[in-house]
Amino acid sequence: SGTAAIPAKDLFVVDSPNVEYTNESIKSKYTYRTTAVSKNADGKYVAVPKETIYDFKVDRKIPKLGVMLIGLGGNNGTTVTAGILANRRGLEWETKEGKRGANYYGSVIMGSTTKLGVDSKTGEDVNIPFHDLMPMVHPNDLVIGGWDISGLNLAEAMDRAKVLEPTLKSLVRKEMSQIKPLPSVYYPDFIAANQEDRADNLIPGSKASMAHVDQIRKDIREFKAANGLDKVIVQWTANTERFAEILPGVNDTADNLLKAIENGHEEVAPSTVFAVACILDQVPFINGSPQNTFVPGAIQLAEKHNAFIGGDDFKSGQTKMKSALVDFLINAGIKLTSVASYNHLGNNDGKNLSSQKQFRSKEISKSNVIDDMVAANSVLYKEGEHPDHTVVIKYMPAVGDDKRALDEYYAEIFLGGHQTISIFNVCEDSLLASPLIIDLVLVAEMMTRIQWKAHSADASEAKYAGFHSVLSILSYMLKAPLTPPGTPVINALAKQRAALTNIFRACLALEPESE
Ligand code: NAI
Ligand code: DG6
Repeated sequence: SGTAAIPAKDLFVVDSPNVEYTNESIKSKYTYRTTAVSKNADGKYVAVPKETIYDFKVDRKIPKLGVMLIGLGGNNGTTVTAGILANRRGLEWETKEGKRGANYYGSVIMGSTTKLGVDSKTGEDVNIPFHDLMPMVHPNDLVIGGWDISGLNLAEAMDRAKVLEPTLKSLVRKEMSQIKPLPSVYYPDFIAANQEDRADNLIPGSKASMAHVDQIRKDIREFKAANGLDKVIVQWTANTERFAEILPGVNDTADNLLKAIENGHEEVAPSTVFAVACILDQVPFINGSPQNTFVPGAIQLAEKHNAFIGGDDFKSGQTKMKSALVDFLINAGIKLTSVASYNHLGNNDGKNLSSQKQFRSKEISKSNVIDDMVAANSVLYKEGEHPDHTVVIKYMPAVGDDKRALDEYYAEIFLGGHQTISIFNVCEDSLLASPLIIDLVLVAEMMTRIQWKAHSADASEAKYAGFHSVLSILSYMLKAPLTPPGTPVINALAKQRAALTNIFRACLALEPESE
């Protein structure tokens, strides 16, 4: 291993014969240890320890990165943009509670630490900022742009959002006013009719077309060139759309989807048109809303083009609590029997979700989050048994972006007793979602610089390949994680975080922390 090549800014170096540093890359040889289980003739499980050796290669050059948000003028779009400007300039502002300063709280990458190992002298854990585990982009360096069907500049749009303190807004107003969203595609049937009055910044045409795909590709290329960027990541944080119907011959295969766009088929959503445009240019595309943007044809197209996609639906407040709490209850042997989740909120997201078809998309993504934890416990739940689970969302303009989420978890305990946990969670919605938008960008970008291959004596560079197109590593930030076709979905929050940490550790030939 060549430790001399480590830049001074790096916090640590791995000293192992399995790791090789050069100025350009970090190469590791990693032994992945699992347990293969099968059933024998008597129907008994047989567990066999298994080892597979992989080679990883991480490109160390941190790119100049651009982020293009679809829905830039919305609550999330304006909040994340102002937040990054505030952090970049190290701003402080007065509030009624005293001075507050820019930070990245709520970002797992920027706000949390991870255990590197154990101090060889004291035996104590050594924890480092998560961001320092890998050579990652810093969010202060992101260049932000994007599209919105509403043409307000971002200063006016952040006023409309009613999220940020006036004192903070005054400090970023000038820069925000210089950012104006690009015109976007608007197919009225996909979002609520109550959104029509803000649709004044449109690319002509009210159904899918190749002209729309081409315009989006052009927008991305121009944004990249104008800002001297190495890479761009695109993220959907626009209104929740209704589900698209899955129709054979229309959106079931990559070729059919492209044909359907060419023919202006009415079942192709704006978000899918954006996804297709990105996939064709290998620009990573992440869906932060619940709709089925990634119809089977879109996933197949991504696989064909080796393009990265990720989704669906940011997991910010109520659902993040749920995916931690249900994991805890069921793993504690407590039989959860019902979850009732009510929300009321008064922002534009709530207004859009007051329409039944858009609510249905959200209901689906919020409802599936406990399935894997229930299915994993055959002691508490018989085959097919499931706790009752209901999700209600109501639009209540007065509370604005300060969503109220009320949850009751009802469980059966020892000898027929009951435990009831009631949670009243005020989720300042966009302030919780914005750090997730940043995490999704940073992790997705990092994944574009990691390659792997099955280890062999042949050290040929040509054998390295990227990860699968569907970035399930993003699951921690998402309510309804998209996974490669045929692979299981994991919602349990602790497992999702472990996956994120352990893939990064594997790239450095470090074992998972077994505790
Ligand atoms: P918002 O309604 O304030 O912003 C959405 C923006 O998208 C609006 O400015 C709208 O004009 C724009 N838009 C609609 N259709 C568009 C299109 N075809 N092209 C370009 N722009 C378009 O909503 P908010 O609060 O920013 O949330 C955005 C999305 O993120 C929603 O779908 C929401 O359900 C989802 N989400 C939000 C979370 C949160 O905590 N804030 C968490 C999980 C998901
Ligand atoms: C009400 O549930 C509106 C939604 O858009 C949520 O605010 C958003 O999906 C966040 O949901 P959660 O469950 O992660 O707090």
